[in-house]
Amino acid sequence: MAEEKQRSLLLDSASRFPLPHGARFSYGTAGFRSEGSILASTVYRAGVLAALRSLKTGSAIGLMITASHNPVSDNGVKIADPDGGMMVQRWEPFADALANAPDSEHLLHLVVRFVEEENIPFGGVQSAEVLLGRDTRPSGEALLEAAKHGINAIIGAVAIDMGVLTTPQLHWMVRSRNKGMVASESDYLAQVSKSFRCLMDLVPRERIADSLDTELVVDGANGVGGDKLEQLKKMVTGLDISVKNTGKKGEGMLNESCGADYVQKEKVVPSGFGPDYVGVRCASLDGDADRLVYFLIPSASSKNIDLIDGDKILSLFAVFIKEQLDVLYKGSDSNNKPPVRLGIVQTAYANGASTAYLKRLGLEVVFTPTGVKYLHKKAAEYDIGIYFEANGHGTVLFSENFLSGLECWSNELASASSVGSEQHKAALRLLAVSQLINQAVGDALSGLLLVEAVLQYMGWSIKRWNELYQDLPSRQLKVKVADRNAVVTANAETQVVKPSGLQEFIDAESGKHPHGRCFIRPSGTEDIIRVYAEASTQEAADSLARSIVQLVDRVLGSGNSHQ
Ligand code: 16G
Ligand code: MG
Repeated sequence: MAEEKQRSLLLDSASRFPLPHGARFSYGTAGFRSEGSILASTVYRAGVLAALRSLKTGSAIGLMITASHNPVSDNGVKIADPDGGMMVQRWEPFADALANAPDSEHLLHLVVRFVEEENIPFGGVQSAEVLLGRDTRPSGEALLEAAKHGINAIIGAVAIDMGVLTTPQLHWMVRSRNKGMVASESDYLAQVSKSFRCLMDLVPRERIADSLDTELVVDGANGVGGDKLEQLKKMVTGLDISVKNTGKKGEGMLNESCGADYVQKEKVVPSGFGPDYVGVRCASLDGDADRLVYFLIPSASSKNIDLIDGDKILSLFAVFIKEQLDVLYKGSDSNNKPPVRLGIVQTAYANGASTAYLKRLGLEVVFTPTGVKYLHKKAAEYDIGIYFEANGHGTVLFSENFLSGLECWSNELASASSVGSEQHKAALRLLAVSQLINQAVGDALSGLLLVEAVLQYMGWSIKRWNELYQDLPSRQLKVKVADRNAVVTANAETQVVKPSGLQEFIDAESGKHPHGRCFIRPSGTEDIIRVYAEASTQEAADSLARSIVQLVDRVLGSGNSHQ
């Protein structure tokens, strides 16, 4: 009876969100993305999916409406799992099938079959909870309503609108709520600002004395991050932050000639940043504030910037954390000392100079395919896992085991004669980092505060930080192909398996240039093949990339390649 009621509820409500004619949706690397005006059925169905995922897991699930760094007319939707991470990959085929079901009958059929297979209590015996967030896109409001309809079409499911948020804020809320902790936006801001203050209080006095430049100018991509940073700014001291491209009237369009994606890919000064900012520490967020890069404008006449990308942020964090671990473990004979394995996770896009630098520090560096879901999973295998994509997605993960051990050890140090010792301070710093940096997903706002605290601790200017190593020149191109899935890769996208013969050609071409390295991969978000090349000179990197583009075009292409 209850199941009958559930079936007719779903049929009725689904028929109000018909699939647009000829549309095809794919969950992709980071959820569904498309033109915002055709996404209502997809977001409705994502609401159904999130409610089912909550029924299955018995935990709160997140649903975020955003298209990140893409143009303002685009939108998208992605699901956060109970731990605040990306939805488990096993459910992606169901997400695709649901999004493309031609009508409500098919949709119902898919749901009924799936709940049976997955043994999901269906028809109101269990409750479900979905936390909703959206970025500042104008299409977000209507899509939020579609998501609510999808959630309400599952009996027992409740939609909780958390408001306009950054993507990482929503992921953080899902994680906190499922851990039984406070999980509102003000709780997020309180935790982040408190742990930042704690880290700043632990900056050695002598380093404050020859005090660094506290001025920081942040490009908010005219997205949701700027406003949130304004709020955070009021809660922290010791920094002089000004936010540009806040998205307020007259300041420009979301992600247009600004934001982390633009700055990282184009390597030019973003809109709103004039000669006044030469030499000043600058940072860029993307439209939903899950990417962060820094940059420096070298001279008033320069259109180009010195980019400090995700690899360098990772390197800064790695140096700092390694230093704390070295202090903490040096000569320690405590029984409470937790074993620690520190791991660094990168993708093939990581600049070769960054990997060489990290290895020189004696760190373990591993690679995964592109996409946060892969890096995050790998980093979670370590006691401390630091992961970053060159494009600025990344965070530092601490295992529960290590953290509880560290807390015990820190308490022991506090109660013994070691209180206030360097060892004790190192433990407190690591604990503060684990509170500050988002444990659910990469987060530009908390990442930015960690960068700032570490620079203060090191006593480094942005110039000094940039000089950690010198990036190898690189070039990224893309090729339009008839079927991007014709390219199959292995070894974290560093090797082409299909079409055969391609890898041999890439190897031969790369071998012609000192430090030559090149790989190709099908994009997870666009219908193209991406080509990345690096070498010891820009000319060589360009020429290597071009020769591979020509080959890919010959073998697979539509004759249409560009940057
Ligand atoms: C998405 C991914 C990002 C990845 C990018 C690659 C998340 C949250 N975002 O933006 O990690 O670098 O896609 O795009 O996972 P591509 O496959 O088109 O090159
Ligand atoms: Mg983003």
